[in-house]
Amino acid sequence: MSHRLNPQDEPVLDVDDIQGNILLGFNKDHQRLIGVSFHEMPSAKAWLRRILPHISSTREVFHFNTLFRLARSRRGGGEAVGLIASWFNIAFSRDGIAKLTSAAQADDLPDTAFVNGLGKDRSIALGDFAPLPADDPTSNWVVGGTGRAPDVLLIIASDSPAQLDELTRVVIPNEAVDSPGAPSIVWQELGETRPDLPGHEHFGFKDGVSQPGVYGLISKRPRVFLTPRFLKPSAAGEVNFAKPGQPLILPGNFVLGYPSNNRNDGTPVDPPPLRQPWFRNGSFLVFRRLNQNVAGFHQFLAAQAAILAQRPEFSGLRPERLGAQLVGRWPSGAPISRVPDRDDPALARAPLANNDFFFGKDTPAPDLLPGVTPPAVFPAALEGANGPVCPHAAHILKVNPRDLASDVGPDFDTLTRRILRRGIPFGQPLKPGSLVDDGAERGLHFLCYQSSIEQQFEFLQQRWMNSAGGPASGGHDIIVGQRPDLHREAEIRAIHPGDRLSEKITAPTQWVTPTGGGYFFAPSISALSTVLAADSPVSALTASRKKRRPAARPTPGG
Ligand code: N7H
Repeated sequence: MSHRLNPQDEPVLDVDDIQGNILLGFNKDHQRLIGVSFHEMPSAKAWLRRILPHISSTREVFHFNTLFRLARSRRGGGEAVGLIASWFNIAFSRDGIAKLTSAAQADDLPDTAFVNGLGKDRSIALGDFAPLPADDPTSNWVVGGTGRAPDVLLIIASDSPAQLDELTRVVIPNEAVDSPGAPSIVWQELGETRPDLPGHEHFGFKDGVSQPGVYGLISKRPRVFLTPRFLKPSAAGEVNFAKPGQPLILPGNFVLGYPSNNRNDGTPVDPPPLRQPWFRNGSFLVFRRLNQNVAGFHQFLAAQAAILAQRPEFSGLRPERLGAQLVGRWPSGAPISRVPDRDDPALARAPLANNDFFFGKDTPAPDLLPGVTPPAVFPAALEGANGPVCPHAAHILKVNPRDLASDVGPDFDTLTRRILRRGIPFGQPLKPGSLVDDGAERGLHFLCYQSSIEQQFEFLQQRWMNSAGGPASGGHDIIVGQRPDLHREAEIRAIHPGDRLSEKITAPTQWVTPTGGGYFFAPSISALSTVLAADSPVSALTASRKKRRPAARPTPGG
């Protein structure tokens, strides 16, 4: 049986109700995160009612993105000058939800990680470092941590810094506009794309290249898919892809109330009943403020590459290539599985080619739908008999082993571990090429959406990135993996792929350090109006129960 859906069975998504950052992503160059705490609940609810109309829906983001793509393609891929959008979304911690409804309702949300919150216990479980075993790793966090989670996290994003400030002014609590006892801002920080290397994170690598596709329709007639399709359906029993390397995953893996994938064969699984109807169309949001020691990372690459280069099998090894082996992609985003020896920016820019690789087999030519222009010809990914090319410890393999069966199951299991990443760098970049720390703070506002923090984000961090044995043996993810003892080692491959020589290298320290974060729930827009911001949540709840529609139940097809 296949996990493919017949197009007529694809669920129609509640795109007016699901917040816009979840399934599509804002993808803006400027994004401000603001933590807010409640004081008096009537004014908190009045503030929420005031800002509710500004929350951006999936439909709004979808239409803008479509317009943006159209404009760019008419300009031959150039800038869509003048097309500017500003978006706003909101999420709540467990305590925030409890204050707006009741502790019982907050604890009904179907995720223990969210209900517990990202305090000492879960931070320790994530492998976060603390000087002494009894210490709380979150004690120095600048936002969140044990007992300090903001009630609300605001995400405001724009193409224009001026528009970002304007929208921020409109949605933040404001004593002049909101009633006395209004909520207050406890933390805020600007995330921005690097001015010197747009789209790249601080270590220098292109980010946001690989995202899963999501099954589901924006509208049934005409049939408009949330995730555009470029490939013919795969054979029965195989994972189905929207474009090469982008598997289609059922929306219930990211949003509550929709079918999700069975871990063993990918077939649709009905959504479990929700304890409160207003949970539908909501999603769990993980926020990790991750500091990056950029100079330290590049010092390590330079020193380690110089040591290895003295050995014949690694002769000529440059720091850039070692870095690419640890990430699985070159700085441009080109996958090393396709170009093991050198970076290839043209490959990185080709959306139908930059994800077109498997880890367990040679990648066949894509079976494109009629009318789709094939990408330029790039070297094929030969990870089969002559592989592996990409080390099993590379970050992108640790978090998405693709076709490889993992330590916990087949490739269908991996689909259920996927997350929707929405991160953006914060802080100014280190001077390019510098190996000297300038003392400035910089890092990544890591953000991701999923329907289970435990089975998705926490699983990836604990079970795969932090461990030497999962998803396939070959060492830790020494870039993003966390260990309380700081010990991480990775096997990297000798310079000639396929010669099966590998070498274990040990990270002398940690270059990514959590300095803040929290677990949040991004509710549906209707849950905000009928329950969370409503004066009387109990009567509103009854009303929303009456209106409740049954969840879409697709049948397996193909
Ligand atoms: Fe990662 N990096 O520069 O090394 N990440 N990541 N990440 N990450 C990815 O495909 C990075 C972090 C994922 O489907 C790329 O977008 C850094 C956490 C996933 O092929 C690069 C930090 C978690 C993918 C980086 C960081 C993940 C991914 C390649 C922290 C989750 C997609 C570009 C500072 C638990 C994999 C791309 C796929 C890709 C980097 C954090 C997960 C370059 C620096 C905490 C699922």
